[in-house]
Amino acid sequence: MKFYFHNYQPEFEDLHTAVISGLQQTPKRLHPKFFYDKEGSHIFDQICDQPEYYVPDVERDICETYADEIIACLGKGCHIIEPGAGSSKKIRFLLDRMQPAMYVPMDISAEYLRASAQNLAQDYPHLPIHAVCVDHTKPYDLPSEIPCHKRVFFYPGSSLGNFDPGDAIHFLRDIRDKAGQDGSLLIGIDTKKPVEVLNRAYNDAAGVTADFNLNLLKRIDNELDSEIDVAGFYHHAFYNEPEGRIEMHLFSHKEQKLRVNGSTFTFKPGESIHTENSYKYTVDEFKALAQQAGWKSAQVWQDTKKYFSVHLLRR
Ligand code: AVJ
Repeated sequence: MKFYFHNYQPEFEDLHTAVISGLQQTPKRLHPKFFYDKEGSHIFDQICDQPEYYVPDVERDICETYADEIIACLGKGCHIIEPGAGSSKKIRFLLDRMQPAMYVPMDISAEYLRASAQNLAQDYPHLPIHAVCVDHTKPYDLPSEIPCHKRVFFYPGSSLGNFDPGDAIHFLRDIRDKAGQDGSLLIGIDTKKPVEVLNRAYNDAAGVTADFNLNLLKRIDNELDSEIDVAGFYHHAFYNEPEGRIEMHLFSHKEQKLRVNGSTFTFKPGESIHTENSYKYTVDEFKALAQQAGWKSAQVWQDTKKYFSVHLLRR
């Protein structure tokens, strides 16, 4: 096995600082990257199995339908870099059909990344894998072992939707710089669609998305010195049409106080913590965004309902 693990130790960063400053704001908010502790990463995988959450299924359909075309565009011997790789499941459609020279999964959750990447290494024993534990929303350098040519960034699942459009441009520009002269980006972007479909996808009947959202409070309660009545909050997500995004919130059932490391935060009944945005883009909107980040659109693939899009960008 050619397996290497680079730990930049992002977790020790700032859960405490982020929670305090996020809850001091009006409206109160927490960054969605904190969803992904080990438990949260597992619950996210369960979200992906919910029938209402169409994103992974539709993206997989597109990738399988157009696999030959996608692979022909990427070319041989590339170095695939995947920010926020999570379970590293989505990359398998490429690994099964082409032989890249290297795979670089990056994730914020060390334990989860190590397990997923090792699992992958067993199934693809000849593939050099460099797992990088890093918070890719912060500045970082790739390990020097990764060659600077034929870099293909892979950013599936509409993860870009978590960034506000301005931050998304910065993120895309940073990837463009890291990709190098002959670099490219294969990225999955969720599209605008009927509001009922969107609202159902983020309020699944089995309540898995609710567990995912509430796990953030459990995590804070476990990891920080705090007093939080998790049952005093409930999950609700809705599409904000003018902003073109799904918003996830944790609403307070009642008037209550929440304590974290000696700071107290007061909630009115119905007041919320805004925990996530998930922006949706039409194909043209995303092309324009990518262009502002210095990328050129090479190809776009979609499903027949046009629920999702997979873009190939080049420099
Ligand atoms: C991982 C950010 C793409 O926004 O659809 C899914 C996260 N949150 N259900 C998304 C998520 C609730 C997901 N992303």
